[in-house]
Amino acid sequence: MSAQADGAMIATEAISLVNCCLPPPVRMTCGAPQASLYLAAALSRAGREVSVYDTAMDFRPETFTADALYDYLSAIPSRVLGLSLWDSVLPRALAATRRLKEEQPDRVLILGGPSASALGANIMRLFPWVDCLVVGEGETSLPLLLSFVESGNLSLDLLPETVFIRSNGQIAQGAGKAVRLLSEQIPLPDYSKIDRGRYKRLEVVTSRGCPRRCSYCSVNVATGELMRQRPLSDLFDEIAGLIGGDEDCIHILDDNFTIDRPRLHTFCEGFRDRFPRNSWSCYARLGDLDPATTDLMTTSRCCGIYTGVESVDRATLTSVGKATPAVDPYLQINEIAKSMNVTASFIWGLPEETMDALHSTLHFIDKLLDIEHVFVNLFQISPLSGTRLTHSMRDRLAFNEDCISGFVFPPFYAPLSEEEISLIRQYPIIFSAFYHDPSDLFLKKQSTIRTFLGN
Ligand code: B12
Ligand code: SF4
Repeated sequence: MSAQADGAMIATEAISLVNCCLPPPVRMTCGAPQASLYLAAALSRAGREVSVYDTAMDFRPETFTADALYDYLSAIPSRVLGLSLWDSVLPRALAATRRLKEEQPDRVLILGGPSASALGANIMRLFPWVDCLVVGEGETSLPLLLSFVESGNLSLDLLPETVFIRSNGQIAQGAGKAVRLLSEQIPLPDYSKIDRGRYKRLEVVTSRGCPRRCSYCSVNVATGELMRQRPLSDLFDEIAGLIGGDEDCIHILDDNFTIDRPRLHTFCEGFRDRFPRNSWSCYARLGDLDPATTDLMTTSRCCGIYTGVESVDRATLTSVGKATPAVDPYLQINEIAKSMNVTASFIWGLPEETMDALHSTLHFIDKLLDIEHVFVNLFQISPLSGTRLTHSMRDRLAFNEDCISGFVFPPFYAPLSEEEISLIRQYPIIFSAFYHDPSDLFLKKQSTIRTFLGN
């Protein structure tokens, strides 16, 4: 810290935010690192110097190894690093940061993002080279944490309870109340921190939180069940800043963009008026899309939806807390695909899924693939960290490199190193996403899927 003329202290310790994301196979599909840009906006507002690094853009899938990540992190000049972590990258990031702290012990490592939020203090407890960790939204807590790190003598009451910090070999937790941002407090992401021209895919996030509780999903672990929707005026300003030409399409990343029908309708009308030549896409729940809504989305140039169907079996869906569709999903997808692309996503391997249920889903997928403009994703269930599903499977998780879900670790990535495998084996509950249910039923399903994909 240094003193200003008026006696106030200004922040001096710079921070580098690293979006620690597996690089996509095609760079064109890489969107800007949203979390880092939101955090950068909050940090700049708090007077912090902040830089953003993005492994998704700076690596190729086959070059992104723990050693390469170590080299990358060790070349970043600022002492303090804030890493955004997903389950997919957790073993790699922990292997790389262990080496980083061994070689450069004065580094300060702060972890955040979906995995850090789901695993919280367990990460601090098991991996002593991690200095600090933030659960959930970082806009409020990260500036406070940095001031804490910088001064070293502030009270824990000044840190929210969502912050963990290592101090004299002990793990201390903030003692202050954690407050989630209200809708209008969510800042505009600070795009000045990245080279915009490198990112060809334009993405925005319009809300936080999800009120639904699907047992396999970890969204509300990080952002909570209370949904907060950014004001549409802010959103349209952000979109206006992103759009460079008539061809540009805006991809809305919210899991639940269609949940609030009146807001969706207002968005459609606003988008059509303000960006009449551009298009957009979003994630959508089929149950939210009545014919009038689909029509309105089409006229406002929605060019595609991504929808999680997961299974066509009612009992399987009920077992994971997912509401079953009121309308036949085949008829609905068939109808929607007349005016836009539909990507339907399915999960196989849920514990309650029977062989009959799996066969019905595969039969359904076969039928869908005959419809024009319909695309299908089919993933093995991955027990993501901190989810209710993982908790229910905790006594029967098994690890085998041949059975890792392609959802978290597709086969085109640089293979797991021995160190990563050993970490995964040692801590099932941390690296649960790499595990599977070792039952005979699972193996039978796996063989059925291999035959299906082979066909
Ligand atoms: C966009 C997105 C992606 C993009 C990422 C693009 C990019 N360049 O970053 C792509 C398509 C690549 C992707 C891939 C995957 N994703 Co994804 N993705 C999302 C999605 C839809 C939005 C994420 C987002 O930008 N949110 C908005 C930002 C502002 O929120 P946030 O990331 O949570 O960040 C806040 C806090 O977490 C915290 N924070 C974040 N980073 C940091 C860092 C520090 C230092 C601090 C202090 C705080 C902090 O502060 C932020 C601001 O409040 C979410 C769902 C969701 N609604 O969040 C899923 C989600 C994050 N993805 C998920 C998963 C499982 C994956 C994959 C593993 C699997 C897959 N095939 O989709 C891969 C692996 C990616 C990887 N990193 O290696 C899970 C996370 C589970 C987990 N624990 O890992 C989510 C929650 C979806 C779900 N249904 O469960 N994903
Ligand atoms: S799967 Fe979608 S609807 Fe279900 S909890 Fe996750 S984000 Fe919400």
